[in-house]
Amino acid sequence: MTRIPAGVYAIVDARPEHGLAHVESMTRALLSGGARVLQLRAKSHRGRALLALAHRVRVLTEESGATFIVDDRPDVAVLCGADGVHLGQNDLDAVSVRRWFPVRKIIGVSCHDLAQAERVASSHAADYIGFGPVYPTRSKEAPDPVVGVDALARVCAWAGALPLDVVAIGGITVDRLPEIRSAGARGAALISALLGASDIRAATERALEQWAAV
Ligand code: TZP
Ligand code: MG
Repeated sequence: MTRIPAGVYAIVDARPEHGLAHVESMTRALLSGGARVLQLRAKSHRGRALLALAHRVRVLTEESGATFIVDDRPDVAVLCGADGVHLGQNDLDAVSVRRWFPVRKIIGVSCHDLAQAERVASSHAADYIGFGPVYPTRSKEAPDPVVGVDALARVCAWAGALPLDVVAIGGITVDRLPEIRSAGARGAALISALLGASDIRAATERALEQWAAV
């Protein structure tokens, strides 16, 4: 098992209209604010456009020593030299990816309830689960039902005995970070709390402070 670094897990959510320069400036701001884990989520970029973004983010994360995860696409993760991939319930399954993935690369899987988390755990193929949405979110189309902090705490307690980390996701604001950490999550994945801020770097700094404050 390779552990995802603890704390703030920043997601660069590249919108269809976002080109390389915009993705680069969001990435720089998150990294200069101190993000140690960064995921590239670019649902509407495909093929060579996606790989170009991923290569750029890989260079920037490498420079700052941050862990880089690519959403959805293990092939792109390998091609750009990322540290891992994040898979949804409808993406390639973690067992298949693990068979083919370079050793020690990280595999994360989105889970929306305990049953899904148990299936991931029994596959022994993933390093962490992304659990949520913990709160209502507007960053995902057709999000799964909100799970809440109590369910998050139960999943964290259950996963504590396993080689499986839990990263909370969905509607997490900077002010909610202490609650997420107290629930036992290893990390908290944020989109709008960071990218929706007028100063992304300052929001990231504040997020790291809030995480450390517990
Ligand atoms: N998966 C579950 S909720 C979510 C994803 C990708 C979106 C999280 O975004 P935000 O803005 O932090 O709620
Ligand atoms: Mg996915």
